[in-house]
Amino acid sequence: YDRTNTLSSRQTMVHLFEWKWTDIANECENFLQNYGYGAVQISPPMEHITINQNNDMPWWVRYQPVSYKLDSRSGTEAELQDMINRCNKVGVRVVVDAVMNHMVGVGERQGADGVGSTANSAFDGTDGVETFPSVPYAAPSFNDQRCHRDIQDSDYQNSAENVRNCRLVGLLDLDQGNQAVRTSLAGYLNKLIDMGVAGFRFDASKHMWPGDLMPILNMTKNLRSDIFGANVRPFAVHEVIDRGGEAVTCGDYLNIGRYTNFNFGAAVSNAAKGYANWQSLSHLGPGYSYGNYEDHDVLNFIDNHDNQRDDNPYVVTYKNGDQYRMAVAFMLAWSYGYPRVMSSFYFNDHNQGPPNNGAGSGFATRSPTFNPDLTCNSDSGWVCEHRWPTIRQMSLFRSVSSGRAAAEVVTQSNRIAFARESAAFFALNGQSGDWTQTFQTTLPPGEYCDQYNGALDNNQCTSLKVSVGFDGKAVITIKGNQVVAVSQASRVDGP
Ligand code: QV4
Ligand code: CA
Repeated sequence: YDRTNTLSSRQTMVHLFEWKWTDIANECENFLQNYGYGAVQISPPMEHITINQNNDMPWWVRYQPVSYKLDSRSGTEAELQDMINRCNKVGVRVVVDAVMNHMVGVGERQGADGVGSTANSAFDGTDGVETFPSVPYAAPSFNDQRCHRDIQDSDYQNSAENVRNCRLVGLLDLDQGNQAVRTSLAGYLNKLIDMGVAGFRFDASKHMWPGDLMPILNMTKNLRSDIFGANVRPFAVHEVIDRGGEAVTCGDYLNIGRYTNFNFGAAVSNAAKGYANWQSLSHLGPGYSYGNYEDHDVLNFIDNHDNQRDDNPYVVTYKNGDQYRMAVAFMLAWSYGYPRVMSSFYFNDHNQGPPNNGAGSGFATRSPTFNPDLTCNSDSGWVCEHRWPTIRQMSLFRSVSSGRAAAEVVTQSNRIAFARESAAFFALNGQSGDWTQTFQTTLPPGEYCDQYNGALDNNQCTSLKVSVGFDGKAVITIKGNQVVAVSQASRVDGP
């Protein structure tokens, strides 16, 4: 389950958090396919609760399932199918955020205090009632007989049982050991597989038993052979937040797909913020620090939709500007794991929903709009980190580096440079003074355009040019707190 199922030359996943299906379809065709993006992680597509909180609809309603009907704030089933078709057609795969741990928060019920659901299915999450007829689930589908309370802070250190059987912030906890529940969940996954998705990001896997997830995964079909070829299993990445010291560990999940490696973003963010030395990241990979498993075990990212909302995020986010640009660039340049780029909307309050047209429209999500330079117009409310010039160029850098090991690693205090064997070269200077040196780039001789601060545009380089000699060497100056990145995708004089 750890195969990414992307085209081999497209190595980067982007999380289009809260985007509508119609907008994602356009994005695959108009942008993603041209910039090396191989897959999109989409917001949960199943029916969810609707609420009006302070004249807004929070983003997190998407994590309170009401049924597995494919009607959500992002669009209808027909729109989802059209999006999957159009993305696959241009070689961009769809990864679904699957919420299998729970249903709605205890006490939520259709029609109570303005609570509704996106397909108008009835549901009653009253404690002990717990009925979801559209699935159907009823009280015995839930874990109440094993644990009838919320997970407490101390449980995370002391009790894997409680972390997996009790309620995560009051969310009614499904019993994945129950055969009927397994059948419903696998049916949901199989429906999406039939529609052409490539795999799943499993929400809250930490709160489900690997021994239950494995049989559910084994009940899934192979992916569509007309899209993926014969006998291809779905991709799986498990959301397990494990930074050490807990009863549930990411190591518990290694045989059933990848896991979300929160230790990677922490390490890179520390360097970007100046709390750690970039030099040490030359060892970032298996065994670097707790939780960094093998290349095929990890999904790496800088920030995600949860930790970017923390009060003082331990990772850098779009709000950190240049530090963020540098962190994401390093992730995409470095040869470790399957990288995921976060694509956000602007927010001040952590509950704030995506850009929308207000109460009168049922808080209908707005579409992004675009500037002539291909970035998103901030007036539309979307950040679109994946379209930032540096990040989109680094996604291209990664696509041409695919399968190439890091080589010729050079480090100095707070500086790191490396090649991706005959495909690309990256140098990061975390000191304030210039760094000038002759580097072995491993690239074929020629002129290359820096992709960090510019790009090759109609064969015109808008930034620094790097001349690589017949011996693969180049004299390069990297300014203080800057990066130079060149690759086969930025070769000025063509191959
Ligand atoms: C409240 C109280 C509870 C009370 C409950 C019921 O806090 O004490 O028991 O009411 O009366 C929302 C509200 C939350 C509310 C809950 C239930 O924020 O206050 O509980 O609904 O009504 C997202 C948000 C949550 C949100 C949830 C469901 O982050 O705030 O809860 O969606 O809408 C751990 C986990 C990890 C998890 C992470 C956030 O190990 O798995 O916390 N990450 C994933 C997703 C995340 C999502 C969930 C899991 C849940 O990435 O976005 O939570 O699906 O680390
Ligand atoms: Ca659980």
